[in-house]
Amino acid sequence: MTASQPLDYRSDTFTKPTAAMRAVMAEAEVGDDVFDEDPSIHRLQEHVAELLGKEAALFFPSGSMSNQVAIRVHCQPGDEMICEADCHIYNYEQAAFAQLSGVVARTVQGDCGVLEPEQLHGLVRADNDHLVRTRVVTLENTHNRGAGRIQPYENVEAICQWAHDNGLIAHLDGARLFNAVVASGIDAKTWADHFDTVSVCFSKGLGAPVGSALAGSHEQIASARRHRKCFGGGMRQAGILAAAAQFALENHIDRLAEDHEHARQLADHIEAIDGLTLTPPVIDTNMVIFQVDPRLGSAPDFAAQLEQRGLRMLAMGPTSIRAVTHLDLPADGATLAGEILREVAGAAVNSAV
Ligand code: TLP
Repeated sequence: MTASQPLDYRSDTFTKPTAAMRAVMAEAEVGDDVFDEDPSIHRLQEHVAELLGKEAALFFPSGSMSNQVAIRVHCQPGDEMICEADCHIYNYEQAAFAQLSGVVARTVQGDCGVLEPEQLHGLVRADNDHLVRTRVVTLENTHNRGAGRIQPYENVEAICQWAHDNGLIAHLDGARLFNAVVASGIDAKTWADHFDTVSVCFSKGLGAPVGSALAGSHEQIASARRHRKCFGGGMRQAGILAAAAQFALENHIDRLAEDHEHARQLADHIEAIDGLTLTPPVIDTNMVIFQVDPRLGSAPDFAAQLEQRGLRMLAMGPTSIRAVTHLDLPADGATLAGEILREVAGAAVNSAV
């Protein structure tokens, strides 16, 4: 079968603004944000600060920029950041921490993005002129390459406590923090409380076209504002984008539960198909990662076969494929996707024998 309209599971970043969101954008009051005069951006920043229990927040054009400015705020050139080896900041942001902030990364391999507190013990460098200065620890919740894994709350608590006990700063890449909030029942403030700074994204499962925010203390956010301009992220009448983000926060958080259910349904289909294996087998939020047995061909070839039938998923490597659920997918998406996956896998097995 072929889907009548493309089913795009490549990422939750592919969502398009809804008619209601566009209406709010069209009406948004705007001003020059470099001059700090955009009322819609002020409203959003206050809302985010309140949601995350921080003194202040700053609107950014992207999650990558809010993460990287946070690192710039916390570090000087020659400092070291400790992060999980599969995290987005390390893998998918062009090592901007090195390019733009002169920071080196010390990676620690987690299990689906989850670090155990003991793995970090002993990693803080001594105060010695030979050594880099260990300065910041970053975590990611939910974890992208960990297939949307939610960080165990007690690990977050212990790791941030350890960081603070050792004079380090803790930053959270919370691009999908609201997925963790909805799935865990632990509110955003409670998660954020352990971190000095937290970035969140509006352009993933929340469905806004653009944007992220960084929250922290007044002092950190004033510094972030200065670095944002230096990184080229000063925006002008971006209130139309902030209005979309505000709408997303007000209307699209609770519905993330539907995306999580959709991901579980999709995973059930995948699990039942010979030659496809879920890694990990547990679905925490809106992502599903699976391995394609080499007898079915490579993951890029398999994804190309799916694409021909109108099903888009992302090959992440020679054997692995990622599917992300979101608000633009139809309610029967998992059933349709399951049928296409079964057909493509079946055809590949038959041509292999
Ligand atoms: N993730 C994108 C790609 O960059 C891989 C995706 O499709 O999942 N933190 C996390 C955990 C992310 O997943 C992403 C985007 C970002 C930060 C960066 O956000 P943007 O794309 O706004 O710079």
